[in-house]
Amino acid sequence: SGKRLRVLVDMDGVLADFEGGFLKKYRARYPDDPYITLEDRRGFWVSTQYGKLRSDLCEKAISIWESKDFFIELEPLPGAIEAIKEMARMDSTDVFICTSPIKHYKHCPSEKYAWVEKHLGHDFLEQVILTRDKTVVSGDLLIDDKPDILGVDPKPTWEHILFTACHNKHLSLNNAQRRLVSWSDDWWAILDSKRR
Ligand code: UMP
Repeated sequence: SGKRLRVLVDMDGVLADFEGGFLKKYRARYPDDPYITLEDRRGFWVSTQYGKLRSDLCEKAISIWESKDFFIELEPLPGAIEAIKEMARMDSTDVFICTSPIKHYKHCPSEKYAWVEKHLGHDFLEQVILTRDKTVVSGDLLIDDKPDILGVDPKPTWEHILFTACHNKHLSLNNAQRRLVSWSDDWWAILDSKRR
């Protein structure tokens, strides 16, 4: 068919190593406090799990990603930069980075743009969508590590592909839901399945 495929790719946990970056900076800033290894992470919200470990640790966790330079210094996940660049070069394919900034807006939104410029180049800024509600963005696919992506539209146009992360790898999926285990996994096949 002549139609183009629109792929929405999440940033934290899919392109950028939010969990690894968080743990490294949390341990450096709070060396005497307990922490949760990536192996023991459960649930999308880091702050919730830290709050259950000890109530004061919820705020301490939040202080890490609210700090200047947290988002810009995140490392790309293995294969992510190569994969999204290749995807963007494919015929009849439009790729957008669809990411939710935190509400502490002092650093996060600008650092997300700076990260894209640094790792993907200035022209890729054209592809950035910052939104707290991904259900209002239309697309064929949304590759995202958050298990439940909810918003005002109960019937988003995209199919959510769950990108495997430390916090979601133990979850069992609904019959129909598909995963991308990493950027070494067969993302071409997932895109192909939507072109027919
Ligand atoms: N985030 C929190 N609290 C947490 C974990 C993550 O506020 O415990 C933030 C970091 C990201 C955003 O900016 O949530 C996740 O955005 P998406 O990956 O859903 O786009």
